[in-house]
Amino acid sequence: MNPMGKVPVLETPEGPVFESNAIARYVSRLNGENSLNGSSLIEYAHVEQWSDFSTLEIYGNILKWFGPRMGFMPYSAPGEEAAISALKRGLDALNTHLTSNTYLVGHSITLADIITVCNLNLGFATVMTKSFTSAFPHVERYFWTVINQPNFKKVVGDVKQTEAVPPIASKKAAQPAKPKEEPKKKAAPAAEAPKPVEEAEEAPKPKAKNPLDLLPPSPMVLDEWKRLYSNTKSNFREVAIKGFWDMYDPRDTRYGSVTTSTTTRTWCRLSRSTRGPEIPKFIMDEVYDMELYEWTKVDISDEAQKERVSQMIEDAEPFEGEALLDAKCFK
Ligand SMILES: N[C@@H](CCC(=O)N[C@@H](CS)C(=O)NCC(=O)O)C(=O)O
Repeated sequence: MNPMGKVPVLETPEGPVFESNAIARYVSRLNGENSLNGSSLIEYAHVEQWSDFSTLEIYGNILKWFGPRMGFMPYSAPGEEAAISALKRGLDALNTHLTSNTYLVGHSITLADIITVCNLNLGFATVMTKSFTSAFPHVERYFWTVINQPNFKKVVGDVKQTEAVPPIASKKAAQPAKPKEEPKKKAAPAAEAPKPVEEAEEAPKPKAKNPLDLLPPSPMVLDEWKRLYSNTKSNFREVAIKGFWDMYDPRDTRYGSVTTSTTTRTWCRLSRSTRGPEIPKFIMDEVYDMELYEWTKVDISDEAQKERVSQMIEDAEPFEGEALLDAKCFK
């Protein structure tokens, strides 16, 4: 439904629509003309203008700050600095506009406010601490006013501003590629070479032992299972699902279901990193949205629960009476 296999996707009677903003624009017009898109051509243009602005100048830069810290993208100190500086420039422009405007366009909430506040929400919840946002007081006032509107609250729930910028999840991606070893020359002591930013900032620390390495080997080799999953074209239940349970190690907790875009991302990280009967504390600490979900351990000695997992793996539809929106096997 999405050519890149991403979410969200909206299913309409005329076919699917992907890209969040396209979905928002479509939904805003579902009930015919309304004030969400402004009340004149120029207001409509301004709604579009602020929607694009907040997605590209605000959300895009929040993502470039937050994503690498969470390990979704490679981290580099100069990259983060550039993202923060571009974000500040965007917030500054937004702050100036909001100095004399309650909402972005006209005198009531439009689609531009819905999109912008949802974009800001990612920042407020993850990287934009109070000491960061206090430089943009009109953005703060605007964000808290709109996000606390009953219709927002119904969807987004209670929002709390992050108290700290999350630590960098993994520095692996930040390491510059090692140059090929040159033949050793008896050289004079090396001249003061400029250190890469990362090194200059922090002294190298001994690599901590991964606590998962201490666990006994598992019969579940995830790559093997994924190959089986992908290559099984018929008798899926007898081949792929059976293969799963044959390999399955009850001491592991790394297989599960996904329901929303956020859990998709969470699970993607989990499936790479978890071993053992409990979700390890460091996963709970590192994956920022784990605590937003209720994690229930499946008891596979209960046939009904085991069957439910089998049905999830084979994308059974309807699932528990509901149509399936999307299902993925991360490879
Ligand atoms: N520009 C797209 C971005 C969609 C996107 O990146 N979705 C993420 C989840 S928030 C996703 O599906 N990631 C899984 C993947 O990259 O395969 C939009 O706004 O809809």
